[in-house]
Amino acid sequence: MNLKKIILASFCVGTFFSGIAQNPIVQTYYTADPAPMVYKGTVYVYTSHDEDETVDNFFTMYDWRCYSSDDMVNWTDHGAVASLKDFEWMDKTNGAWAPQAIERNGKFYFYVPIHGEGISVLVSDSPTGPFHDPLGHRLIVDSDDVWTDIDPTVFIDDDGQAYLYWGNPSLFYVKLNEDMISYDPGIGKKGIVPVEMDAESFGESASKDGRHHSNYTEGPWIYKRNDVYYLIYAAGGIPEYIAYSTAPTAEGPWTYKGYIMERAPHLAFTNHPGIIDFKGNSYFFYHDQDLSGGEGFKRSVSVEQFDYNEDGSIPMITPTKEGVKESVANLNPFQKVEAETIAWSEGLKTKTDDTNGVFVTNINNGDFIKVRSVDFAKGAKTFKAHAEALEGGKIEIRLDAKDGLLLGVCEISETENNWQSFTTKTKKQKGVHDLFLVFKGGEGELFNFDFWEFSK
Ligand code: FUB
Repeated sequence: MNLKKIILASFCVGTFFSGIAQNPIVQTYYTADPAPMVYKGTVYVYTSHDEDETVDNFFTMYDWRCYSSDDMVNWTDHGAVASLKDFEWMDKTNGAWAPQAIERNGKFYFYVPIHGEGISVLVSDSPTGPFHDPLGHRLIVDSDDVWTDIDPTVFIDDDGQAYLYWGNPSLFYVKLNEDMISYDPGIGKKGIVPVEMDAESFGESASKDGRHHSNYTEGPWIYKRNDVYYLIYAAGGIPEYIAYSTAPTAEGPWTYKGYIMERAPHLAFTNHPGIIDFKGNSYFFYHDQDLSGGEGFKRSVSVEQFDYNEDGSIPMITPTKEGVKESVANLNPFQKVEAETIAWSEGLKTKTDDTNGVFVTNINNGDFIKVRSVDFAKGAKTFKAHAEALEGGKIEIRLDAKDGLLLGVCEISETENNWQSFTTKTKKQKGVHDLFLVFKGGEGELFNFDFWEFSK
């Protein structure tokens, strides 16, 4: 099944039969291994990226992508923010596995495992890149086993000490220096500390393969909340559950606390957690295989809102298709909104070029974008779309459903310039609504779409 048909099938199941589908949060690409980061009122989710075409029935992953949201329901695509090509010292073309980014003193440090090549770091002045390689070599390579040095998670403690944890199915950490691109060599084995793992700290091994010393498998995610240090991770071998341990310090000792996400039919054989607090709520990111119709090498990032128990423990979190129910902010349609800001879409891809940055492409008759919680205030007068006509077509501007109230129709027709703004009058409709931009036309790709805006 191609991606377009899979999205359609998934949409039918997710939306028509079980209410509003909001998971997975990206429908234009396969995304995995979510690493959310809150920076200045925005959530950035860094993901690995499963290619549409899987090679040799294995993880096929060439670059890392980034999505951002101010409201937890609409996600703006920032494209591939880093790739294996950023490492000139290395000639691997596959293996861009689970990343995590962190900000320190206005710089963004992006820790990435390259399967079989240890862990490296990239740096940028912006959360969405461009990132560059400050070292010209790996940051961590501790083991000859290609599975060991993967899945970095990074955390800066209140005293400024930064830690990088990683590992499968053993767990290690280094104390990063303040420059975030080197570490203190004076502890452990040349600076690398192996974490003691047993049933008490990480649960009894459910896997009898002799490799696992505890229930911990991979994908650690470390953070601190109310003086407690949390380590969330994939557990139980393959297929993976999500479990967690807590500790009184960032260096342990860890105490096993049990599972927080069980198996579900639409989860992949891997899972990978990320947790944040944002605008007063707590969110749990993970990945599943719903969008690909069950292909474990074509995963998609999803998110659930949850509440900690009063004692600080994490409840069991159920993976749902509905995802985040309430937005934490409304979207202002009276300013430029990137077309790639999407709550749900069908049939679309995004592309990046030097002129437009990221834009929406692969638009065919019947495809659509849904944008949630759009605040029309006292109503809009016009709608403007910045687009490039291909076969040409129309954008139907509708409210609250794909066939909801029609506010207007914006014609996108061929012009002398490739990219142009097209405007149409709209019916005035007050208040907060979900906006549906429904694409109509004949055969073939209708147009490319960069941004839109209403006027009052
Ligand atoms: O995405 C490749 C690998 O699969 C990650 O590094 C693991 O955490 C698992 O999700």
